[in-house]
Order: sequence, then C-alpha cells, then structure tokens
Amino acid sequence: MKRRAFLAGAAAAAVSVPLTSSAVPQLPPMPDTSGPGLKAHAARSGRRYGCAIKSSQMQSDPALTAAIVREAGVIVQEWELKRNATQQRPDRFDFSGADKLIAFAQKNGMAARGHTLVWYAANPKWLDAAMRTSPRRRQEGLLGGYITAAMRRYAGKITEWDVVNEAIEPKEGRPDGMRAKTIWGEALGEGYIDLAFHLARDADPTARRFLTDYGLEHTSRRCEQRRTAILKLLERLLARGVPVQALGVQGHLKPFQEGFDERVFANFLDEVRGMGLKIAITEFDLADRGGPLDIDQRDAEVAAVGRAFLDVALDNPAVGSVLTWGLSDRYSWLSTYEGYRWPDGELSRGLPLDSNFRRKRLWAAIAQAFDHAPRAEAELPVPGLPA
Ligand code: 9MR
Repeated sequence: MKRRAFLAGAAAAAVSVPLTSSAVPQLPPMPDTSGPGLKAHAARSGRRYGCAIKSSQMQSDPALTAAIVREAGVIVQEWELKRNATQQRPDRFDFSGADKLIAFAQKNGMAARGHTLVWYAANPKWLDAAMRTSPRRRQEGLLGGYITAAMRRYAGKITEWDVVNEAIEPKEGRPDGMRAKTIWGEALGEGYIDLAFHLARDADPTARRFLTDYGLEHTSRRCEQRRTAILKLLERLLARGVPVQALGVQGHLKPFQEGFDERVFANFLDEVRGMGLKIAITEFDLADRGGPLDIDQRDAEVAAVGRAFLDVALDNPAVGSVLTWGLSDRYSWLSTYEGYRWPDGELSRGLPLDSNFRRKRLWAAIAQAFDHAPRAEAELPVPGLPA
C-alpha cells in the first residue's frame, strides 16, 4: 500500500499508521484554482468523480450548477428519489424532481447514480402505516412496485442504484447486527433485501446494484461492529444467490471524533473485493466539528485525513468511483445535522469547494489522491471522458 504523504495536527494523530522515515510531513497543498475538474483527475485511473445535488439547488443557484459541470462526471440525487419525495400519496409517483436532475446529467454528458430504492428512513407516513397493517402480498408490492417503476423509468440513464441503504445497525441489539427498526425488516424479515435485489435485476439488468451503508471507515468499536455486520450480511446474501453486485461505502468521516487506520480500512475493502464485489465511495464528506478554530489549520487537517482515506480506497482496484455528498460548503447536511453542526451557525467545511465555490485544500487532496491512484478495474465508461 502507498504511504500517506502528509500529516497535520490533531486529526492526523487519529490516523494511526506510523510514517516511515522517508515520508516528510507537510500540509496538503492549496489547490490549483483554474485547472481541470476532479472528474478529469479521476479519469486518469479509469474512475469517476461526482457529487450529490438537490433539484431545488440546481434551479436556484447557477453558480452551483456551473461548478458541478466543471467538477463532476456523475451526479446522484440527495433527495429526489427517496420515497417521501416521489410518493407523497399512495396512488401516484411524482418523479418531477428526479427528472430535472437526470435531464441535467444527460444535457451535460454526465452519468447518474440512483439513491435510494429501499431505506428505513425518508418514507411517507402512509407507507409506514401500510407496511404495518397490510397482508404480506401487499407489503411485497409496496416494496417492489417502487423499485420497478423507478428503475424502468431511468433505464439506460441511471447506471448504478443504491438498491438497499443502511440495512445494518448493531447498536439496536440484534445478534446479527441487522437493523431492527425498519418497516421492511419488521414486515418481511431479512428476505426484504433478497426481494429488492431480485426485483432490481428484473427491472433493469444492466444497472449495477449496490448495498450501501455508513460507519464502515473508522477504528472505533462502533465501526468495527458495523464492518463485521455488513461483511456477514454480504456473505449470507451471496450464499443465497442474491444479485448484489457492489458495496457503497458512504464515507461520512468524523476525523475529530474517531480514528482512522489505513490497514484496518484496507483489509475491509480487500475482503469485500475478495467476495467478487465492486465498491464505490458514495457519500464522502468530513465533519469538521471539534477541529481547530483556525480555519486554514482545520482545512489542512480535514484534507490530510481525506487524503489518507482516499489513498487506501483508491489503492483497491474494485473502487470505481468517489462521490461527495454535495460539492460546496454552501449546501451540506453537515451544517444542519445536530451531531455535526457548529453551535454558532458557522458552515461546516467538509466538502471540496467552500461556500463561494472556491477550491479548498480538500479539493487538492482529492485531486492528488486520484492522480496517484493505480488503475481501477474495468468500469462503465463516463460519457465525454477518456476511458
Ligand atoms: O443529505 C440528506 C438530507 O438533505 C436529507 O434531509 C436526509 C433525509 O432524506 O438524507 C440526507 O442524506 C443521507 C443519505 O440519503 C443516506 N446517508 C446519510 C445521508 C446524510 O444524512
């Protein structure tokens, strides 16, 4: 594995692999302000870079869309394909938000991921109630009808889907680490995952099917338990012939709260690849809460951990793409989420561009990680970019 190239302050102390004598600690560099976007850096090793976006932001902020066109080769919906966006009422789907995003991607020669078909959260109230009270046939229909409708609608346009998102939650106490509080599991048992992947294959056999989850990255006991639970789940799914093809590692890092160890994370990714699965980093960002108050120092530490994380991820040839959860600090869930937001209302700085769309040290760290990455295994081609 490659050595981490730089170290900085408290966050780097949380990166627990020691530097060898030839590695010179230095701050991650300031970015090149006018060069090619991250998508071009990613393409050098046959990968994709992209980001999440909401259609409301796209409509109201031309500077954001210009930045996305410059930087991203793939987009994903931060909101529009969750069921409380698409199915406020039981009797009709509303794909208008997602349609706008897919049209934007097509117009600009970008690929698109789909997020997310089955999730315990972000479901409309009527769906929660219907899953609790309906007979099994109807419960299966409530799960599958959406998979079929969404995947058929975007067949050929959305090339990868987060079919099941966040299926594990060891802290809820089940011995197998599976999430206990989920309308899908409560109604259908673990078989809801099997059903979802089979229906997804039927709906669009050409789209890559992902299981996605968070909390797989750090050295904490929390992440250790989550890695174990997801590996065991993947083993069971594959043993049952469930057509899951890839793991989405969300990559929401909290460098000032939990440690990162290159070897632990690399071993985990190796195990996943060893099962014959592809991998993507699907929601990368770094919570800067708890970091230094000096902004440049904080940016440097965030960038250092981001680089260490991506160096490990991109060292694995099964990792085909990296998407950040947003692009600019102007729009980040980290600035509103209770556990991560700064109490004084200061914006979080966990994304590649600042709130005025200027590239930050994290941008440079991502660009350099891509530049130094060995080639990925064969990927779907990115429209408009060399393979
Ligand atoms: O960033 C998203 C936020 O705007 C939504 O309100 C929220 C609920 O739909 O979901 C957030 O995105 C989550 C993603 O869908 C799944 N992984 C965790 C993300 C951050 O909470």
